[in-house]
Amino acid sequence: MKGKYLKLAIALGLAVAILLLVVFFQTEPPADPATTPDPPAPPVAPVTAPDPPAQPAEPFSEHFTISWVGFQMAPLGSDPFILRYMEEKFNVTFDIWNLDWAQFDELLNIRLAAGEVPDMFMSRNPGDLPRYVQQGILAPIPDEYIQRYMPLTLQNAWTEQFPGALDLGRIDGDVYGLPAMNRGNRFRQPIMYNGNWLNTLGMDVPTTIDEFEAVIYAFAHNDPDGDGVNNTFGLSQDGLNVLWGMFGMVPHQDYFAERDGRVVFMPIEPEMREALEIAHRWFKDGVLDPEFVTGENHGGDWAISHPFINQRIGMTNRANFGHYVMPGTWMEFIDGAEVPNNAGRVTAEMLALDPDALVVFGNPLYNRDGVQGGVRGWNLLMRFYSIGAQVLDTPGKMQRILEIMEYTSGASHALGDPAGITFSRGFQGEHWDWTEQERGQYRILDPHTDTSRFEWGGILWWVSGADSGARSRAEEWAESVNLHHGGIFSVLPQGNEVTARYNAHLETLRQTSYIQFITGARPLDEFDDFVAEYLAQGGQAILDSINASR
Ligand SMILES: [Ca+2]
Repeated sequence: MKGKYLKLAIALGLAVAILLLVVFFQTEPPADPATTPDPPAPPVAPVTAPDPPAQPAEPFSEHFTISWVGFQMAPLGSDPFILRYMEEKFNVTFDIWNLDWAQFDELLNIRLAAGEVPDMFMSRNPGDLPRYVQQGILAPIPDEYIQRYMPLTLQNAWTEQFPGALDLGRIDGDVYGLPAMNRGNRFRQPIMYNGNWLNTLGMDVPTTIDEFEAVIYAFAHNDPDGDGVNNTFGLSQDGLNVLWGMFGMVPHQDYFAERDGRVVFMPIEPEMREALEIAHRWFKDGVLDPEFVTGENHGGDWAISHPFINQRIGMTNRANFGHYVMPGTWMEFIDGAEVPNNAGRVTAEMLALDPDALVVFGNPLYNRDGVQGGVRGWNLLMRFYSIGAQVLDTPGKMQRILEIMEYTSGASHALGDPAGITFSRGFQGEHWDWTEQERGQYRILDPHTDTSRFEWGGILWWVSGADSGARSRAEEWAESVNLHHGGIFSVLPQGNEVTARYNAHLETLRQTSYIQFITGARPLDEFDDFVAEYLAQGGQAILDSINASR
């Protein structure tokens, strides 16, 4: 692959037709001799092109019927005009399965078991991919095809935005799943402090472990709410993530790190003993809320930390920044006017309790050795999109599917339609229109919900992880406070059959043991015994299966 040419094209804005054509013709031909003459890539136009796309230089001459199972939360309606538009554009007929989203996995598996395999299908749970490969129902997707038919997605999403992402769907050397990567999840869990408490105490948002300790001890002992009563704590269960993260750890059963070429469990790494000793001290000193054992969410909206919004604790690390942002943090641009953003869902609840409440954001802490830690990042890999093995029987069909996937991946905003929104939302000016085009912001003109989008046939949309370059003002703000830095991710974003067997038990064992170590019910001298138990009760079986398959 002529990667440098692709890079150049990307650098020039994904929009320069001549360069892309150069790339196209310099790409190595697919190795498959059964391949029919290849249709050219869809036409390329600048993102801002006001005119409708030009016709392809050569139309897609051969017609295919493609069965398609994708992200679809409602069945097609009586007039799926967006789907018809895409059928005409790519000279295909879609056979849409309309699987009930609430029973998606069950319904798909029933039909797979009966030997019915869709030509293009989505694994909602990426962990299912190895099983499908084992069952022989997936076609390997040649790297040459991906390079040739999905060059923008490959370069933008799986090389620049998420390097190596394509390898997530690779089994025994072949790609069986095109990865759907969540760009929203590149923002790690946010770290929040009670801004009024910091102001009252005359302290800044902490950046190092020593500053952090000074702050949480003051939150617990110096009456930050000024009511003369000793009724506050520094942090609770979620806030401990910042401590674990300072050691580079997310101690959950599905977080793995790589050490000396081998995969290891984060919850039983030696750093965790050191971290647990600190947590135990915070507990003993009345800084860690003794209610940490039951967690910070007491029901209702999962994003809420109840002790934080009730101002019992002074910091937390939970949910997404959008849940905890203060009103007026950035300006939105709606219907031609700038308006302040609304309070986040959780901040709104907190402001209802205390109209003067103030939430401020911090960053992962620097350890005493000067290394900055992180906090848990959300899973970047969401789903896989695969191609049924039977597609190999029809020359040219896999190529067409990949071209459609390229067009709808989000990397193809330069490929003709107004920012590619047509394939999911309908026609500009009729169904939607820009509010801030350079930020990719638009509004819906019709009475239009996500459900009607699916009814109209806007179901080919998927999220490859591509970056169109447009930034919402919310994203711009999040990047300005470094929420896209410091996420800790597992080296294995998907489990296997063995992890599925032991996960629940190991997580219970881990939680119980950590609580005992933190409260002092069990001395930390026994940390090595805990590690041995963890390995004996499934941990070793998991590590052996994972390391054997790498
Ligand atoms: Ca108090």
